[in-house]
Amino acid sequence: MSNIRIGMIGYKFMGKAHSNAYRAMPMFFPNVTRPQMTAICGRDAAGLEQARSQFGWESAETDWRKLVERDDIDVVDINAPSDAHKEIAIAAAKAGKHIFCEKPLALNLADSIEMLNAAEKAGVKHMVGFNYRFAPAVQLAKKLIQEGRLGKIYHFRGFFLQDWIVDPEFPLVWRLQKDIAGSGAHGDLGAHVIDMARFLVGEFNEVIGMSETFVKERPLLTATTGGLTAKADKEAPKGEVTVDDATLFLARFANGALGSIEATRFAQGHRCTNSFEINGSKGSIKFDFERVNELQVFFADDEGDVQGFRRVLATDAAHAYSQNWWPPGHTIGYEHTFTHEMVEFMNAIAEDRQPVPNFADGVECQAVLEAVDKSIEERRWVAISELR
Ligand code: SOE
Repeated sequence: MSNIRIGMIGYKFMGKAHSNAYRAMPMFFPNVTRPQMTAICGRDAAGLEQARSQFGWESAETDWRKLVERDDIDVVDINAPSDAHKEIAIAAAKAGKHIFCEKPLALNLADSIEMLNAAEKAGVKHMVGFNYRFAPAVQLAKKLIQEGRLGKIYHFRGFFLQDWIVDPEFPLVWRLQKDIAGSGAHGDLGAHVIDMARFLVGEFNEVIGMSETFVKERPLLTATTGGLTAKADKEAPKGEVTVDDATLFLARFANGALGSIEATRFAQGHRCTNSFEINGSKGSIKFDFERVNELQVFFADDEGDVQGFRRVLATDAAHAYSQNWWPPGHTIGYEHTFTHEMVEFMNAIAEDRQPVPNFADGVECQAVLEAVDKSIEERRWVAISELR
């Protein structure tokens, strides 16, 4: 197959991560159909041109509608803020383009279903950006569970902890506004944990949660940088924070396992602690993204005198994707998870099949997010089936 021509919308944090993935692929995954970095799109012409030349895109568009209509684009890669996902994805599907969309798929469940329907109707390939699935250590976790080496799964304990908004003077960036982001820690971080739980343990049956917005007003953003490292301007007028700072919930899975999930941006000292522990009848595993190359593994049938958690460094030929990078023990990082997800996307397009996770997974994740919100509002357990 000839190159797969990409048109990417958004050029900030995720735009950089995706661009890096496309660039790394021909060098480290030479057997995968090449992504061609055909066009990058954003509204600010100067910022866009800087990104275009820095990241290595061939051309630029300031209007996403023009990008979507271009004949020389096969894939629309959406990493604009969440409120833009639905309109762009539906237009891309109508134009017959394959779609990659960052998480959370949409602002709410109804929108995510519309996106899935549009993509299915158009018969295009679609993928959602749950990149943490593609850490080799997480792939190992999946393999151990699939092979039955942990036995029957009893517990999933997952948390995603960050601390970038603990300062009450941190400005009201888009991630703190419900109309743009959909939700706060819940949709931004909890979505990753929900996806991880679905990937490793299976479907959710019912949930009950609680959430809090610790800082209810923040200075409006005056600077042009509105990312995780935005600077406070104490003189700026304040605006209302309309999303959760932290959301925690309990869950029952369809296979009988019990889950607890926590997402917060108020955990001092935790910069990106995306972590889980799974306990089964034959063993346990533990993962912490800040040690992305490692999986802690415990097997109950080890001899008693050497029983204990062992650290498996998932960088050997036995581990997913590892052979494409460096010799064993030469570790990889955050950006590699995006390269792996794009490898999966390119392979799926070349082989004419749907990639995983796709928009259907995005919808399921959105249903769990919304069931938790409903449980908080109504102060009761909510079955996922109530929303679907
Ligand atoms: C910010 O909280 C953020 O960048 C999320 O938006 C990402 O999805 C997560 O991977 C890391 O943290």
